[in-house]
Amino acid sequence: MFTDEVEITVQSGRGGDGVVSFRREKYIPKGGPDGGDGGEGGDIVFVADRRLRSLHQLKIKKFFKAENGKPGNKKNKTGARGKDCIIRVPVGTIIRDKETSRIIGDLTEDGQKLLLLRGGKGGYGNTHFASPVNRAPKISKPGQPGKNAELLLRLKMIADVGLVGFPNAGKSTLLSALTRARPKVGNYPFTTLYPNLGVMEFGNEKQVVIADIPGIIEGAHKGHGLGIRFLKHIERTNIILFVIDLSDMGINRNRTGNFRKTYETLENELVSYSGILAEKRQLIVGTKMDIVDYSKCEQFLSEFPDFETLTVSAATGNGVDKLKMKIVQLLEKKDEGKPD
Ligand SMILES: Nc1nc2c(ncn2[C@@H]2O[C@H](COP(=O)(O)OP(=O)(O)OP(=O)(O)O)[C@@H](O)[C@H]2O)c(=O)[nH]1
Ligand SMILES: [Mg+2]
Repeated sequence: MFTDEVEITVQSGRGGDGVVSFRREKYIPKGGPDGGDGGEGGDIVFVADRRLRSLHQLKIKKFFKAENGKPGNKKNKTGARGKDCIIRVPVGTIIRDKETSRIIGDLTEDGQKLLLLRGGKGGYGNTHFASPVNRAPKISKPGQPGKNAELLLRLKMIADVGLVGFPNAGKSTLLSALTRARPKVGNYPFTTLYPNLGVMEFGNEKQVVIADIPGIIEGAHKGHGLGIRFLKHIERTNIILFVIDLSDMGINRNRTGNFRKTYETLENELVSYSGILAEKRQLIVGTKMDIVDYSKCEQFLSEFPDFETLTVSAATGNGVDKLKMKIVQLLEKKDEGKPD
């Protein structure tokens, strides 16, 4: 199951109580105080983990509590610290206060940690209260309580490239040609029901994260098809890669045949969703070139004289290496602004 929004409650651990105790040693009738402090309560800590793709596990559990600190011991021993509660979330998780919507944290990198709530401090044992006038204090302090928070977690995936296209255009097949990801592929619209991520390797060092999202249709911003609820997952990409079916045998067979119109329809949906998407660098890829005449490829290229374009076949791999190179080049000059 894919979940990209979830509400949870977290609670840090209570501090352990300090204790009252006195030394009891042979031949020393009245030993001094030796009650240790309570241990600290455990913290609530978030950690981003790139192996995770969804917030679904958190939706099942909903309540997360760190361990309480243990009480102090005799012989001035501090109680054991409560265990932290480590909450693992996918990279790209934004943590907000549920009531105010204030952003508390945004975990954008693998391994990034956020200490959200500290556990309560342990209470003092009676050793702390000894003084010249009171050598045998019988007081100690309770541990401080833990803290609570109600949180709203929202996942906005982090990827370099986002694949956008009509249903059945060939986005998922292209993702599997570019990366080791193996998303479901099917010859029908809306095979992909939730976003997939893949990592494209280039050379020895370069790694590019690519997001494949469910197909978009005209009127998606009004809720048609699967709507636009997954577009947030490409908001943080650098490049939007439009995937256009050169054979146009998808659900848009009758209307298109004009690739430019396909692009404009998609672009319009993105812009209706958010101005952020309109600002991104774009790359327009015609796919399935293995099943069309070369004239179709020429037509495609001629319809976008003013864009970065490429034709490929994700099925045979034709053009895929060139596409990888193009993606890397575009990422390298991403700061120079978007071509018009
Ligand atoms: N011949 C050929 N078929 C392809 C190519 N790429 C994709 N297909 C086929 O096109 C159909 C749709 O492919 P998908 O990758 O599932 O398309 P999608 O855009 O992810 O579709 P949705 O997830 O439904 O939006 C499948 O039958 C694929 O096998 C290609 O390069 N050549
Ligand atoms: Mg798909």
